[in-house]
Amino acid sequence: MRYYFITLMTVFLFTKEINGQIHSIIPFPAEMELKQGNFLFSNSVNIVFDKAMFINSNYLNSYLAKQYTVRPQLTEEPKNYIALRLNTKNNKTNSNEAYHLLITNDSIVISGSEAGVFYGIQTLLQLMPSEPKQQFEIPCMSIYDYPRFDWRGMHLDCSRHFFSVAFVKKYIDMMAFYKMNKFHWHLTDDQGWRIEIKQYPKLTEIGSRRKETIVEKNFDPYVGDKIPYEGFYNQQQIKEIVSYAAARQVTIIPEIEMPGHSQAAIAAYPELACYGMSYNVLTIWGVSEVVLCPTPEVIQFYKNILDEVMALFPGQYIHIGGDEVSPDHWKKSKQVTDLMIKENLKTYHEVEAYFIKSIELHIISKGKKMIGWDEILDGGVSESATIMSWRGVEGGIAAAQKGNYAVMTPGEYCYFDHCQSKNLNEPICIGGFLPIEKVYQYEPVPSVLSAEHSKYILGAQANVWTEYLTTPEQVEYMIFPRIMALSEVVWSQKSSHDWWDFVGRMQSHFSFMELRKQNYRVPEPEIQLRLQIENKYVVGISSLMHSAQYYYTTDGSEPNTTSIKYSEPFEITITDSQKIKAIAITNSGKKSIVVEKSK
Ligand code: TNX
Repeated sequence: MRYYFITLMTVFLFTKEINGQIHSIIPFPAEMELKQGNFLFSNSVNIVFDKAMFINSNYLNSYLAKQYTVRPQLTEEPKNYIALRLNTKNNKTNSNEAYHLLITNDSIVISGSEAGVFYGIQTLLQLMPSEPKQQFEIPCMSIYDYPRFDWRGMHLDCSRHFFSVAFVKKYIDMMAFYKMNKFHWHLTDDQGWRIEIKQYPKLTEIGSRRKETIVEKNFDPYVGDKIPYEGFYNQQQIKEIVSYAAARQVTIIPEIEMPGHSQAAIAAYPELACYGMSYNVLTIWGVSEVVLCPTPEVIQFYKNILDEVMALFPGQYIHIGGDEVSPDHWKKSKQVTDLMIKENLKTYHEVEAYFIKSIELHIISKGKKMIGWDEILDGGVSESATIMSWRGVEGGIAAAQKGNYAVMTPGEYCYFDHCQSKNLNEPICIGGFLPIEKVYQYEPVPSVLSAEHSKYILGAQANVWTEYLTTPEQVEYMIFPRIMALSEVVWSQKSSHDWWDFVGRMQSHFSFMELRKQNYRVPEPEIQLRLQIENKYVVGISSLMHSAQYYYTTDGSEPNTTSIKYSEPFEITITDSQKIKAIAITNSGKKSIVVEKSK
């Protein structure tokens, strides 16, 4: 309880102010210096740009028009201007993503590589007001900024539930605003194949459709919703998304799952399994025993699939899944037994490794790199494979110590499908407990690694599995505000991490989310009780969102806007059975979950 009163104070003390305004850049920049004066944004602003900055200039121009109805001129005549300049010489770090942002009374100059300038633009956008205005000032300053990690990832599972092209683009925009640069697109799984493959049309004709979906967590007895579910991206749409992402400095890492989590493909082509039975696209979640058979024909089939995938995605990395492979079918298969004898494979992990290594050789032959979930370490992996550590950090540690690159996505800190509170009112989530504070605490480089081995940690990523997320609003609820904490973990220097300073900066981002029409989780209020004498308590209510209003009840009823509005700590006598319930409501009317406290 004492904690509450201290923390409020700390927020106040640590909130940074610039010329009377709160600076709210997330992730926190590497170096910044505030200067006297302001730059005035209005319709008389010009955007001056190098040829190499054509895409960035258009991006900035349309953002200003859309969000602020400020319509700068694209011109070569510098007066009251924003200049985007290609300049990679003045770079104090090795990062290709560094930028300088210099704001003076009559100009804003952003310089760096194309990526750097893009990030400079994101910083500039965060210095703008979070409500639409046609004219506004931003304070003069100089920023030199660069990321701590190269891999700043967000994943989205579009197999369990399908998300439209428009939402995928919005997801990429949301990432870019926080300088996240790797979009791990989970495109296939047991419950749906979502990418058009021209050589194998049944993958989408059959594999993208399931009969129905399990209702919430009704596994036993099973209850289905009786609503057919389908969706996939055709290759044209994929190209459109790839180029949309590229203009936002986001590289897409497509994931084609193998040899497990492949039942949708097997439903379309049953010969991919060890027995040619007929299978359905799964309607429940979990680990299926139906997996790909590691025969030369199946491996060739997947190489053919990957050829189309690699042609669509210009990024270096191809994700081949590799997680949660059940050996049940392999144990019963003569083909697998024969393969084990022929190739001298002693365990089923080695059978998986045989499959994965054959696929990796093919990926490498096309000039690309393979990345897979940490299970691919179990049966032995090549030196060139990159490991995504999700079953804790051990996979990442083992990989780095062997000299394999690793991306850290441990469930405990990085699973954004996990619940944001332990409260029973929390909307459906898969389980686990990952509040934003915990994301902020995450340190991607495990302390056991030497400096030499630490170099193999490429960065970190949040995973958004969508078993229980059926709509864009639900996905947004899971990523906001947690993505902000992660962006600071992967971009900002470790020395600048400061939770209360972050909370202070986060405040205007709630308004940015309103401006950008994004859903978010309204942080729930915390009810603090301080015992005075006997049954007398002082009650304080606070939350991580300072502009929210709190309403409470003391009679057990559900609080809403007609309940008592909280303004300051108050005294109350509380009986043993009495509950205080509170809710936070934003100025836009968005509600938090209801919390309760008894003595
Ligand atoms: C494990 S993380 C999985 C996914 C599930 C997720 C749910 C990983 C590599 N595999 O298939 O969706 O747990 O949190």
